[in-house]
Amino acid sequence: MQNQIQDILKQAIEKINKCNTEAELLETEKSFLGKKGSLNEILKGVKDLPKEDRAEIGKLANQVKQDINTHIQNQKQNIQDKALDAILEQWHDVTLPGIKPQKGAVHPLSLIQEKVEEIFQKMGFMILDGPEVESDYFNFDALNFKKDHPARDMHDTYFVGEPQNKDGDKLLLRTHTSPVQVRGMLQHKVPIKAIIPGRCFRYEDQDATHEHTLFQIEGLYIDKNISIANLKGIFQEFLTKLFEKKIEIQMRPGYFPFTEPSVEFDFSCPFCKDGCRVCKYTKFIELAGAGMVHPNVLKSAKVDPNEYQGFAFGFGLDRLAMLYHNIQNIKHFRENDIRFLKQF
Ligand code: FA5
Repeated sequence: MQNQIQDILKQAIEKINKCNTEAELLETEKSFLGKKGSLNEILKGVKDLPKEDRAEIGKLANQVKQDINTHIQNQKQNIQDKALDAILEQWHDVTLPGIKPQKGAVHPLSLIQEKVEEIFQKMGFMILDGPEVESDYFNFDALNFKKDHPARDMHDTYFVGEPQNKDGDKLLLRTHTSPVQVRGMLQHKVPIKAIIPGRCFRYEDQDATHEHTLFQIEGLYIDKNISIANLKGIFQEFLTKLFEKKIEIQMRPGYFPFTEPSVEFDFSCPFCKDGCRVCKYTKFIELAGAGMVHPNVLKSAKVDPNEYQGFAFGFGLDRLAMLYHNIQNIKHFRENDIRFLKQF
């Protein structure tokens, strides 16, 4: 029986050393030391031994039990150490450089809008706002567009089917920021000196300088002694401040139902000398419409045209940003291509 007990110790040590997990170790412990384990099975025969041998076998069995337990504890420690080493191996090397988070940035159109607003605010203009879904009345009628006047066709309009507003007037996506001229005068009264930045919408073909969704900045200055010379001076001063140098602009006659006389401001094309696709081979890019506010518009705003007069202008912010940043196609502003946006 002594040999059998020694054999059990040998077998147990071999098996314990092969255990790779704590669960395997527990199974092994049960198979040798458990109630039905091999050591207990052998010890069942102790009662048949002569009395003088029983004490010695009991002592040996206890010793073997202790040895097996010691081996189990040692192997358990080994398994735990290895598991910890495996975890530690996966840890990052803190001396390696980290991954830079992507930085957000202000959109180039917002950047230039902020600059424009700052310049005009310093010249004493306040900033007004108006609705993008506008009534037919403010977008056209109040601005002296007669019903069925062909000038309405110049604005390819997106009409909003339903609902009409409470006056039964048709609703549309505003085609320009000019409706806020009348809204502004009605709300703030005259004299008034304001700019109105905002999004406008036109159902028209896209090309290098035309978008269906465009930003405009409207300017309005109404007082008692305002002339077209003030318009030219202020617009020129604004461009000089923005570009930090004197900018050549062309002022030519134009037509808008809401100004009289009307002019247009063109910017000499920065992309070519003799004409290119961007300027449509004209060497100029149209930047703004402007003029002296028509007496009928003043009347729509309940202002007496015999007492007050002034100018208005409206320029494309997208076009201005193209010229400012040397961007040859307006579509880049809406594409949200991160490679483009990262340049600013
Ligand atoms: C107007 O929208 C007038 N409301 C401007 C105005 C205001 C005139 C006050 C008189 C007094 P026009 O359609 O020309 O006019 O547009 C003005 C400017 O907006 C253009 O010179 C151009 O810079 C820009 N613009 C017009 N249509 C587009 C478009 N589809 N895409 C990008 N920019 C455009």
